[in-house]
Amino acid sequence: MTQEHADKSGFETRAIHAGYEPDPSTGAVIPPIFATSTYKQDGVGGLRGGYEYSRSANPTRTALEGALAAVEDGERGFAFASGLAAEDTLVRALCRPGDHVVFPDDAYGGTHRLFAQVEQAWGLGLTTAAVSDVDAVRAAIRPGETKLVWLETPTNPLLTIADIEAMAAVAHDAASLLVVDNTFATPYLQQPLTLGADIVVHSTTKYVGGHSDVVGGALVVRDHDLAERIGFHQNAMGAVAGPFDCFLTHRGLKTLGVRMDRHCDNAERVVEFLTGHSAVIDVTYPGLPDHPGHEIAARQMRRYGGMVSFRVAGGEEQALAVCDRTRVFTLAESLGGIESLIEHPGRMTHASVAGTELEVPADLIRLSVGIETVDDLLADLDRALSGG
Ligand code: P1T
Repeated sequence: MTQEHADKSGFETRAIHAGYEPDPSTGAVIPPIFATSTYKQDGVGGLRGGYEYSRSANPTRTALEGALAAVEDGERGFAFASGLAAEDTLVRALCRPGDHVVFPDDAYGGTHRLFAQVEQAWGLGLTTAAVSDVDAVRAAIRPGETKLVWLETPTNPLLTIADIEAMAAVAHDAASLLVVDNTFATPYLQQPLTLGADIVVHSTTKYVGGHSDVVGGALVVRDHDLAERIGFHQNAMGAVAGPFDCFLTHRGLKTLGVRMDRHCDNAERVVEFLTGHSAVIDVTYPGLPDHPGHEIAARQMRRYGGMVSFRVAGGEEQALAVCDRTRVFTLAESLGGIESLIEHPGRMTHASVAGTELEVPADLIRLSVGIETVDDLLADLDRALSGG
């Protein structure tokens, strides 16, 4: 599909067609897995299609990167070996020792660990602020030093909502760039670049890949100069996604829209069920009218996603027991796959933030609601909450 055609198409058409034209030599409808590290040159410097060495570029990756850019309404996409590899490349492309980043007080534990235990050791300053609070983020910015304002929305695991448009204005006032980790929302539900963000980050391991069979990450930008800087660092640092991983991620991306609609349908039913349950004390979902970020979410998201967090009346002990008792929900880290997962953030995905401002409640359970038959999911939760 030509770039011009792709720009005018709907989301699902872009997800399926953008980034790739059927292979001219064979007509292959799906991008082949180019399992090659290097490319024959027609005389020194005579590259065919610009391909020289697969760290720099590989056709399977090019197709995925084109599709990622198209679905996020960006100019260029970049595929990495993991979400954290994408984040590290971004930080080192845009920040230098002595620079400063405003970071969420609620975020994926591994992203916080990267900033607090790796990037800070290289001289990066870090201030945490609540992503729901525009004034707090403004106050955390150090004019002249803050290079990035980093957001997740919804956050992991507390599903806090940030106002992307307002945060973009705050960041740009201070000549900082706004980074939005769009992993939980996905480009189907929310497109941060169209709301003023400068860079979108993904753990494509999650909904974009969608089948829990591949680890990957992505960056998408609109600005040409930013794209050049990231492209340089992607090649210079080398944490690229391999061709097999790109193939799986791209295959997942093609069905993102239909999967997300079912994830949202099922999550809404799970939320309704949990809200009425006597063992549950607090259900967090941005689609609930009493969620503090509901109005902003309604403005900037198409629907509210497949992630649900809740607290149980019986404290940590009960939370651990519920995680242990489900049979359809699998007890595992990660999220965004077709299968439902349950986890205890305090002991699992967010264990590394214990003792920091990002520490999560001990009675919190996080669900990644999959696309199984919803009645089976409700029966499973009912049994686990009732101690069966
Ligand atoms: O795991 P990796 O592909 O490196 O992505 C890191 C990452 C980045 N951003 C968000 C919002 C994430 O949720 C993650 C990874 N999260 C989990 C593994 C988890 O279970 O929450």
